[in-house]
Amino acid sequence: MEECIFCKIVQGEIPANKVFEDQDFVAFHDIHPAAPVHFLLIPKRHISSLYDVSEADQPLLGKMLWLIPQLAKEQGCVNGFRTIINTGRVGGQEVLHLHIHIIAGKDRLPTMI
Ligand code: IU
Repeated sequence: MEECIFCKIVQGEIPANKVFEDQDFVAFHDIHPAAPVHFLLIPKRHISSLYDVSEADQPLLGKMLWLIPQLAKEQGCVNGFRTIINTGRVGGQEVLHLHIHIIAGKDRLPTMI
C-alpha cells in the first residue's frame, strides 16, 4: 500500500518513535497523544481495518492482544490502560491501517480517540 502512512512507518520511510518491533508488528508513540501514555500497535502487513481481517489472521490478532499488556507494562502502565480500535468512518478511523490505541497515565482516560 504505497500511500499508507503506517506502511511507510513500517518501511522506515517516515520516522516514528518506536517502542517495539518484531517480524509481525511495530508499536510507536502516537504523534498526537490523548494521554500521558499513548502508543499504537500495528501489524506490519497492511490490513486496512478490522473489517479486513480473515479467519487466517486469528493467530496474528491473538499475538496482537497478547503483546499489549507486555508493552503497556514496559511503558510504565502497571495500574491499567485502555485499548481502543476505531473501525471505519462511523467508528472514527482516520488511518486505514489496522491499529490498536493503548492509552494510560491519567485517571480519566478518553473513551474515544
Ligand atoms: P484513528 O484510530 O485512525 O483515528 O487514529 C489514528 C492515529 O494515528 C491518531 O491518533 C493519530 O494521531 C496517529 N498518527 C500517528 O501517530 N502518526 C502519524 O503519522 C499519523 C497519525 I498520519
